Amino acid sequence: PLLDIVPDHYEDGVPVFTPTYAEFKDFYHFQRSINRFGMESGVVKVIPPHEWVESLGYTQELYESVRIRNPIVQQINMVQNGVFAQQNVERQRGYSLAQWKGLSEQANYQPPAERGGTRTGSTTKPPKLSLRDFHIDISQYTPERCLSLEKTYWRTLNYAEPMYGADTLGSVFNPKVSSWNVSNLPNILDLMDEKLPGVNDAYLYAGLWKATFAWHLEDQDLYSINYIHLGAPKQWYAIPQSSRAHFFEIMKDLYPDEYRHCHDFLRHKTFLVAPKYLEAHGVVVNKVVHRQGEFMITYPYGYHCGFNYGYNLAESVNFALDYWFEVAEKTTKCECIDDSVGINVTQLNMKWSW
Ligand code: AKG
Repeated sequence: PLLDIVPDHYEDGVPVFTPTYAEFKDFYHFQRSINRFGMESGVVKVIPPHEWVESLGYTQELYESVRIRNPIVQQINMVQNGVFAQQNVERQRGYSLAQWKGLSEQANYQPPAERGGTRTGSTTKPPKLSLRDFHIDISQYTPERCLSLEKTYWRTLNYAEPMYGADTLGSVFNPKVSSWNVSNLPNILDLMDEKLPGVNDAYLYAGLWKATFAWHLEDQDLYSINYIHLGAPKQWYAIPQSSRAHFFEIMKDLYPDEYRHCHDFLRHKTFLVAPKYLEAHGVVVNKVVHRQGEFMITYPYGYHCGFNYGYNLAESVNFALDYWFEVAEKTTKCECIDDSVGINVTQLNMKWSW
């Protein structure tokens, strides 16, 4: 029987769960218990219990193992007010997490200073950092500050070129973490014969101010889970089921050439439309600020997008529940990109049913 787990509260349409350790510890059971809420809202937030947070056991070696290879420079062009198209260009170099944090202290990679405040100056970092040095002061990201930065983001999105260390293979979870370890979930995708990077292998996301994830659904309409290990929050936007069809109609109208070229154009993750624009056209947009130490879960059919408020490090992977097989039979896939993800659903279902 499923546990009767209900949201603690809603934040702008997004269910927020604050489970006890007993409710939380079995990942699979918890996910099945809350599935109906997420299928409706598109995304949910889970604030893990303190027992789990206290068991994470981060080490300096784990942070030092992060290698951000060829981060993407995001060139964002305005199509019309509130409507943007993004082009990603790889920067051909690698960064350690310490170097990435150093970048966040440069003027073009940080938000404008608060009135009366000062920017963090660029400092020469000692070659070795301690565990604490990888962190930043997150108390600056009050709800009011986030609201003001959110407005700045949409107003100035196309003025600078944010950089994002997205899709970096790796994990900073201590291998000893046995529940909710994003890099080691009990996952029916593990029954697959091959590893698909970022699908059944975890990815790290090293963020900076304005680093953006455009509107998209997950490959093959899978679920995804995203945990912020350290640093600034992420702003998320998500479309509830009730507005999904309407949202897609609007996106089709805004990007007709792209739609004609590929009906799954939103899987390209390069189209950005401000929530204000969508709301003005009658689409419901849920929104939530995702903070250090919190999980976001995304659901099949739940379009989502967002951006990072500053330097941070998150870890994410796709997963599936048994309910996903019904979804997978109907899923469509972008056919215009060679390496777009393809999972052999029939083969997986056979193994699962065994
Ligand atoms: C996900 O985790 O599903 C996302 O789309 C967010 C990716 C990111 O943090 O950039």
